[in-house]
Amino acid sequence: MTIHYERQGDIAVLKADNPPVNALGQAVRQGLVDGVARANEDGAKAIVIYGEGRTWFAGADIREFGKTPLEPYLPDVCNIVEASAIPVIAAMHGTALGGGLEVALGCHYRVAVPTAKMGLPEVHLGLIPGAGATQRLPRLIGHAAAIDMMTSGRPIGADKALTLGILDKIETGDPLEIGLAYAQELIAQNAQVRPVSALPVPEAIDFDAARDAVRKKSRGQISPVVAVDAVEAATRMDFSEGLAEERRLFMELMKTDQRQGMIHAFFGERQVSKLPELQGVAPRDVAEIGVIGGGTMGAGIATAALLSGLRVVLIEMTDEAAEAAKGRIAGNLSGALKRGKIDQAKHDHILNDALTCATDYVALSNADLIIEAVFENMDVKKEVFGKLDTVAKAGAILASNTSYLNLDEIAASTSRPADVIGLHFFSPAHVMKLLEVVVGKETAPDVVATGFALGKRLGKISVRSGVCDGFIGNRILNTYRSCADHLILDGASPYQIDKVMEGFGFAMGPFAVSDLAGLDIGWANRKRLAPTRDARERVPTYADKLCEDGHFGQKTGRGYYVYDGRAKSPNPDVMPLIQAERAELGLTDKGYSDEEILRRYMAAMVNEAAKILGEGIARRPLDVDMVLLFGYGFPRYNGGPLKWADLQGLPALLEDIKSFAQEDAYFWQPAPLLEQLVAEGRNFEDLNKEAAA
Ligand code: T1G
Repeated sequence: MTIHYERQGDIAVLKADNPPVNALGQAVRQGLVDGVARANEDGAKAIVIYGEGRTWFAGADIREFGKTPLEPYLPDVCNIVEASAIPVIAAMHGTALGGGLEVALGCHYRVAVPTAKMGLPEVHLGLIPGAGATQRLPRLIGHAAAIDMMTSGRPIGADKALTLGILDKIETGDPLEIGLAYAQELIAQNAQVRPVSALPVPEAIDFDAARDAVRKKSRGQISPVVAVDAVEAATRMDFSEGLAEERRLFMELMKTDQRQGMIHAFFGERQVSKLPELQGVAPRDVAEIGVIGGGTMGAGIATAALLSGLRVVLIEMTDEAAEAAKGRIAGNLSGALKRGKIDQAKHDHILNDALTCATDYVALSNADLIIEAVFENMDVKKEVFGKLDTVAKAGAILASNTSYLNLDEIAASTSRPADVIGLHFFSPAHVMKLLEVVVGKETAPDVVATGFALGKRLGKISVRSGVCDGFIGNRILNTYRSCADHLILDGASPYQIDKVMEGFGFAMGPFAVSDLAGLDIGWANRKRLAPTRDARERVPTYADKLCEDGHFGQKTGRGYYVYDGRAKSPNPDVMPLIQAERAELGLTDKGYSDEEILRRYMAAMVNEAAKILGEGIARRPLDVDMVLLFGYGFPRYNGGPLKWADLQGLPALLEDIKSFAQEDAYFWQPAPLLEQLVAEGRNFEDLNKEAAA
């Protein structure tokens, strides 16, 4: 039973009890319909609806999407609640989201506890509200505020909801209590039903302007723009026609690839840190961590740990460097203070008590986990781990923030390889959500469990990776960056490629990203790999020439682009360098279209991802997808490269790769796993399902 019915005097109480978040699955919907009918039949004077557990209804049951819809449909449930002959009161706590807020809008009166949040996050699932919010909410709070809630998907607090007119009251207490009190009050006032749908539709706004503004921000995502269309319908149709129009638009979106991509991302980010092999494995206690190196990465890692309440001991080579590191952390913290993430007291406590900056490794003797974030060089890493091995206490975990290097080799430079793990943060480490947890061949299970527990504590999306050059993310990055370089040698320009990938939904194309990260990083990596590079690999030299001229991108004001304040424009030196190299190599322009560029770029990404899966570096396709979503700006509405590949169809992708291999058999070796899946008529989603079984 998910909806419990009981009478409290004149009041009928409907208690939702569908843990963990009272999702509005079929049984809950049916329970609401039956409960409202029963209350009206047995002479109640009012109905109070509330949620048991941590929250009011947090929306429709997302697991039902894509399946045959079952009656009663949620729009009908909201209409039935609204049509009750006796007042219905929503008593809310936790997160009233999506269909949950729509049920509340179907009620006649709304009260909530001060900490309640409410929102319409459907756009984050590639959808729009589909149970009346696009028609009811504008009537209650106006078109502009309604559009903002639907297109941002951001929840609002109870105070703002009261100000806007969504809530009638805010009361402290448990939801049943405040609901009953409000119902008593309304009965005493002989308050009548008050259907929101009967409210007049406010004056129309400039919907074209609203649509353009939303389209600009959405970078190719469809649903936010459709949300504006649905709200506009309220000004052209009566309520029931508007509801039908909302449903039509909602069902259109339900069929889109974007909806599939975004729901894959929703469940993926919750699934990715759950490893079957860690069930029952207790993490080690961590109260104090050490950080070696106070540069941008080290300071970011220290900030993330401090913000999560951990004590931090940061080690630098000199007192000046330690002071500079403390300055960087203070800078990060003042940003958190400005954004209201912490208050002044916490800020001061962190800087004065929780953080220690030192130069002597002995200061690390009490640390439970130590993260090395020094220069990306194997000899330097081994020297640091050798020293750590002598000072760290027994049972301390030794972690490396290396972004490419062989963790097993680093671990072998200590007497305790089982306590060594890779914790690969992304810059800025106190902001970026992704954490690659790199598991070496000797790493102990409870050390892995501790890595994931730390990731959860820091609010990260933690993804397990095995050991290979660049782990999951950077190895795939290297491959699609190489593909981009090949496209340039064969005629494309960095600016065309950036435009194509920004059209695909990336905030920045690969060359703009390189300028942001610093061209010297790619340069150092090319130099590192040069001694072992296969002669058949095509590696252009124009990028090295840019670096030799001191152009490292944004940090030097010049890279692929020239930066003038916030403005950027193509660097006029780049194309002559590229044309000179093409002429030197006798290459002809293949005149790639935008579509061809996208096909090749994505084929390279998917093929390398399939190799990583085939080698077991990544355990599940969703692991790869979450790495690209949370660490490499892959557009969420495309779900990740492997979800995107499934939606495109693997046979066509494999055909593409085989045809590209005619030109360059070395770069385009089809991944055996991809060939196997196509041969067996399976896809990456099948592998995710098998891993979850
Ligand atoms: N449906 C099904 N399962 C859900 C769910 C939902 N709506 N929300 C959460 N879960 C599962 C989740 O997968 C996880 O499962 C567990 O609950 C705890 O979640 C018609 C179309 C509510 C803020 O988009 O934002 O209504 O991993 O780990 O961090 O217009 O969950 O334990 O197996 O996230 O405390 C709109 C989605 C739906 C809200 C809680 N609603 N949920 O966060 O816990 S569309 C949403 C959230 C809709 C109508 C439309 C968050 C949360 P497991 P959690 P949390």
